[in-house]
Amino acid sequence: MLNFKDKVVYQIYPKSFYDTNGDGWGDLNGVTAKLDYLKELGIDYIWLTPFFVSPQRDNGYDIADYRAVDERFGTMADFENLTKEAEVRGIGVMLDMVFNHTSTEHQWFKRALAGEKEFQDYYKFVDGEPDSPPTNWVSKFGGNAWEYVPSLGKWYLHLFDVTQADLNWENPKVRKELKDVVLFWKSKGVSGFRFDVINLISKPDTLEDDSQGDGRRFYTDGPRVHEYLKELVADTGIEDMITVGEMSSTSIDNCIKYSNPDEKELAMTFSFHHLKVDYKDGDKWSLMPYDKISFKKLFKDWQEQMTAKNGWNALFLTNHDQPRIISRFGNEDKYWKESGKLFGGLIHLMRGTPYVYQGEEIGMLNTHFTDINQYKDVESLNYYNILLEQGKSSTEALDIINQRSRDNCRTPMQWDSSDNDGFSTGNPWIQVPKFGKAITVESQVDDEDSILAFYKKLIALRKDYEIISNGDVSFDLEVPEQVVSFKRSLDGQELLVYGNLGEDDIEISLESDLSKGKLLISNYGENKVNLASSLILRPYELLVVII
Ligand code: TEU
Ligand code: CA
Repeated sequence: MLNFKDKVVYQIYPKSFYDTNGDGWGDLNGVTAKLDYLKELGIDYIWLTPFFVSPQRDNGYDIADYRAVDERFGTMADFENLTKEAEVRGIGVMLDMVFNHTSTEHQWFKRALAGEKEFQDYYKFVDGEPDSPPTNWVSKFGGNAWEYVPSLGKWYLHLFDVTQADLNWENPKVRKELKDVVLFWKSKGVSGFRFDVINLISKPDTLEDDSQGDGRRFYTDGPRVHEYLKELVADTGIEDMITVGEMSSTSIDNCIKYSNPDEKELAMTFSFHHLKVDYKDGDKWSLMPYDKISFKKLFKDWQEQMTAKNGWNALFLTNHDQPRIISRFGNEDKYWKESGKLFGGLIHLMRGTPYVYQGEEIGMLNTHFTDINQYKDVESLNYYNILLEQGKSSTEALDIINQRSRDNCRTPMQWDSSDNDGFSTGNPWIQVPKFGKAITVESQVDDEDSILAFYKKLIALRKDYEIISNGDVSFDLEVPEQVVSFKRSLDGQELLVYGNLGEDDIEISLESDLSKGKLLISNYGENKVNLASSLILRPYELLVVII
């Protein structure tokens, strides 16, 4: 097994990263053009979200051809050039494999619709009557998860959009096809893979209604998922590559199995419980301030329990499906810089592999769109209508979408002060938000006190201090609600991390005598911290001491 403990991954949403030909879409050449920027940041891998042929109903997570580059992103030659140029800079490329479903535009699905039995077996087709879906399961994007095809007299399962048909992994031919896709991209010299919602691939043999929920308990971490993953990894020979599985509504026990090297499944897992702490009653579309106690407790459980059984976490607070973290748990105005640095610091100092989502390193914010028509995401548009149907006013519904939409982090990367923030000379596929202050790479790149400079330091620290990449971890919950406190330890050394999630000064009592320690990094300026005094954390202050 290769070791990924001191590595950092940068996630790129190519459609919104950098557009080189002025058509308003970011492209693969745009990623190549910015490799020097990424090299300077210090990251080791880039994960590119899907750029394969797709009708883009779900921005590329609806794939119509796994082996071809969508021409809006460029060509296969562009991809090969990108991989080569990344390698020159010591950056590995990770690709996004969307294997739970295909687009209904995929050849397999089209042939299934045309009546070919062989291809109907590639999907979850079930005979039935038009008015009674096989189960009451709910699609993650809203509505029933089954769609009826009158010409076939059958329903097909789609856990996501109606144009994303779930594949039938129980069919060995499907598993073989998907392994071939991995081998195809592996032969192009990529370094690793991210597997989209990979814990949803194994569906139960008997289909039944869910009287308690939306059906997820039947197919999440399903009956044969570990077997399928082991087979995929063994037959494609990717056990030594960097791999990460996106695990929807999973459990710690399952993630230990997915990521413990002895199991030969994946290198690490993404889990999401810590990003549901502002969902009222677990409902993404019901707003509530985030629950700091649960937030800390979830990190404690996942960090400590994964460590105890040799699992490995992918660390993140944002990605292409989540709102921006400063807008969500921080303060966009008064403490923009402090909160941006605090959340970056917490993630980068934990045990696991940190992921930086494009724009996070400069403190980008949510969209603040004022009209629902500015949104593009299929989930946001579906739920806006569902919220109106539930009786919300258009203002209330827009407010919820503004806070929860996945488009919050899909707006173009803010490079500089030119038109469209330097993303494109054309008309961007989604609007560039306008804020009172310019949040751009250009405005931060030479500023030692910037969020960008802070991320560079965090990434470098992981490489300089083995205690960060490899140390043990334990969380202290016996602290005030707004305080996060955890400790890393290795060979008698200790790294103490304190964060203030709140906007008031807060005093904390300490077990360790910090005056013996050295301040490693702080978001209030290194010379403004007095380690000898009793400790008062200022708003969003992050304090990191090594003893
Ligand atoms: O997301 C899976 C997933 O379950 C979510 O994060 C999803 O966005 C959320 O449940 C909606 O509330 C992955 C991809 O990251 C996402 O972009 C895709 O839309 C989805 O799978 C389907 O491929
Ligand atoms: Ca373009």
